[in-house]
This record gives sequence, structure tokens and C-alpha cells, in this order.
Amino acid sequence: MDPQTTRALAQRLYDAAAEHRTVPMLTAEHPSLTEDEAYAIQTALVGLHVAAGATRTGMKLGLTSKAKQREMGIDVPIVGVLLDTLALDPGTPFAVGQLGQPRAEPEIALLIGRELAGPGVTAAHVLAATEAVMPALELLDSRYDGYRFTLPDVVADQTSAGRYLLGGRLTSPRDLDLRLTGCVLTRNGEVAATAAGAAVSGHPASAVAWLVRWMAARGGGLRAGDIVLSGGMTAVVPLAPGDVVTAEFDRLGSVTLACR
Ligand code: OOG
Ligand code: MG
Repeated sequence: MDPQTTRALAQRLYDAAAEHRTVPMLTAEHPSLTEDEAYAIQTALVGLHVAAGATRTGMKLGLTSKAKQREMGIDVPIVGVLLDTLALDPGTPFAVGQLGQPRAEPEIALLIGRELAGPGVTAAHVLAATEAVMPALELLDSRYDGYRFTLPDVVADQTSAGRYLLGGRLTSPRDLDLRLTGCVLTRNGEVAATAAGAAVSGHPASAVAWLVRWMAARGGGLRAGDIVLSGGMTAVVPLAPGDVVTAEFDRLGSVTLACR
């Protein structure tokens, strides 16, 4: 794919998000779009946000749990970029109309304490480099009609990144077994889904180790201060004005999103 087409497709997704519209899947027009070409579109899309003033705050993993893979019909993990413009303030109700097809999912977030890079990084290295883990809600928003896509489509669309909200408590991962970290997701007081950390690639740190190796293969790595979302633990809940969604985690605390 030539650079001009890559840029034009990134602009199409950028404009769709800005105007709260959806567009047909890119693969409808470009059926042979590869995963690598899709990541190039994503990079161009992130570049448009950065040109408009956004700053990178970390990385997000997607489709790291069976629940999510089943939900979207795609069984490989995907990677996106977190930006400061996507971060929500805890305690401030979110005007959900800012997103076209808003959904929420509970995730375990890692705050990376020191640079982490290289092809040999394991879950143990990730845990040693993690300053804290935090409860998180990711708000997803596909820019595609009917919230349907193939793997290259969702990669190009910044892995449906919408917003993210981190809980207010930092917990050291040292004395935790994140595999066993239970999560209860409630929507308007009703339990919507439950899971444990092991739902995420067997262990959230394994998912992040995979991410670091993936970044190493592309000449990058995690930086000190990066936030990493390790991937949705459960199926999503849809969001509408008035909804209150809470993700409660054993030993990590909770995070609540109020929608207006
Ligand atoms: C794709 C993004 C998936 C996750 O945590 O699994 C994702 C989607 O479901 O729209 O962020
Ligand atoms: Mg997610």
C-alpha cells in the first residue's frame, strides 16, 4: 500500500471519530489489507492525533482474553497506543455522546517503572519493572458500521480505543498473584460479568511480556511512566447516558464510570 493511501485511510478514520460517524470497514474497499499495512494506518492515525496536540501515555492490548476473542470473532491479540486525550478524570461524569458506539470493559492496568525492551522479556521481567497495578475501565468505540470488523480493520482503527479511566489506588504487584485477581463488573448495580486475572493470556504480565517482544520486533519498547492496559477481562457492556459502571478488583480497589 502506498503512503498516500495509508494516510488517506487514517484521515478517514480520524474524521469519522471527530464527527461521531461510522464508516464501512476498510477491507470492504481493500480486501487484501494486511495486518502490517493496518498497523501503518494506525501509526498514521496516531500521528494525526499527535499533530493535533495529543501526547502518548502508553500502550493498550486488545483481544487477550477468550471472552473478548469470542465476542469479536478474532483470536489474536492486537496493540494500540494510549494518548492523554483519551484519559478520563476519575469522579467526573462522562458525556457518553462523545463516542459513537460506546462500550466498557474492565482491565488491569500496569504503571511501568522503568524502561522495558528486548526480544527476551518475560512475565517475570514485566512484574519486576512494574511500579504499580491499577484497576481500569476501557471505553471502546468502533468507527465501523454496526461495530463489525476484521483483524486488519480493528488494528487500523486504533483497536477501537475510545477513552480509559484508571482507579485511584496504586498497588505494588510484588505481593499479588495477578492470576487470581478477581473482578466483578456491575452496570447500574447489577452484576454484568465476572473474571479473574488469568483470563488475560493466562496472566496479565504474560500479555504485557508478549507486547514488549512485539514492540522489540518493531524497534520499540515501553518507557518509564507508561500505562499499559492489559486487555478486557470480560465481555463488554454497552453505555448509555445515566449508566453507572463499576469494576471492582480483589486487592486493587475499584473504578467507577458515571455516564451522562
Ligand atoms: C476491539 C478492542 C479490544 C480489548 O481489551 O480486548 C480491546 C474491540 O472489542 O472493539 O480493547
Ligand atoms: Mg480493551
